Amino acid sequence: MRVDIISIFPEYFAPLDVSLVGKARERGILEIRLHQLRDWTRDVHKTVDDTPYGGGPGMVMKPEIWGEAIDAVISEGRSALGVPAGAPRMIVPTPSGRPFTQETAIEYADEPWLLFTPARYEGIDSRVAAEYGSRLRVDEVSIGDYVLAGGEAAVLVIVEAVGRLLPGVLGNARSVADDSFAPGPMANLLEGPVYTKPPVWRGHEVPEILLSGHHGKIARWRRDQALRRTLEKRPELVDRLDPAGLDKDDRKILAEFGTACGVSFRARPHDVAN
Ligand code: 6GU
Repeated sequence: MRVDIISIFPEYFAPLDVSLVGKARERGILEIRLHQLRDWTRDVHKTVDDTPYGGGPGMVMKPEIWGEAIDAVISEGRSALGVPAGAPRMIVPTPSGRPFTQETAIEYADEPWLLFTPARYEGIDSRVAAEYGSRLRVDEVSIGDYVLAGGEAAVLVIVEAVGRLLPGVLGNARSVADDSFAPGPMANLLEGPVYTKPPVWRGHEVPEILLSGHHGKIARWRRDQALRRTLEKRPELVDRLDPAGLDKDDRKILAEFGTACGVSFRARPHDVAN
């Protein structure tokens, strides 16, 4: 996968040299190219922003600079990738975008080429998204309901979430399948507690079942823990569980909490009786 990032703070992306993403780059699974937006300015002050039309606080990033930068990065990428008519998926981080989720990460992991345009100030002149929206797929994406000082940190988050999904990046492919938000039997369940040696630490014991070697019972226990944790910490996720994927034991646990958090999956009377 090729990733281009255009920003006024390319140095912000130093963490992409480290750890999992850094290794993916070393191995050639991921190619990340950083670009300084100010390289496309023409004035001595390298101005990238201006006052907003209609008034109001803050500054807005100028469309011409972004347009030139994006055009140049796209033609450079086309040559490097050998795809004369190819186009990246363009991702514009903004608190007013659609929520970035595991589903979005999975979708992006299938793309050969991503282009990120993180902004500072009050954001980029809206005509930039409109212009490129007619030529490429452009996604305005938010990483959560809070406001950052700029989109750079959001890009780090998205690149890490996508990078770990690329084939060959994680040692153990199963850890992707078990992700809390991945599709499958554990979809929309938070992962439960995990333990390693020693069996007793400062008087805290590892749950006995995990030492039993009984794989079936361990899997059931883990699922129970995942359900309980989800009910406690993210009750709204329970409404997204697929009813067809719930067995008798699941329903029993949901019923225990049912009245407390108003979940939609009530146990049928015979489930509780059993
Ligand atoms: Cl993508 N950008 C900024 N500036 N703030 C955010 C965000 C993005 N996602 C959540 N808050």
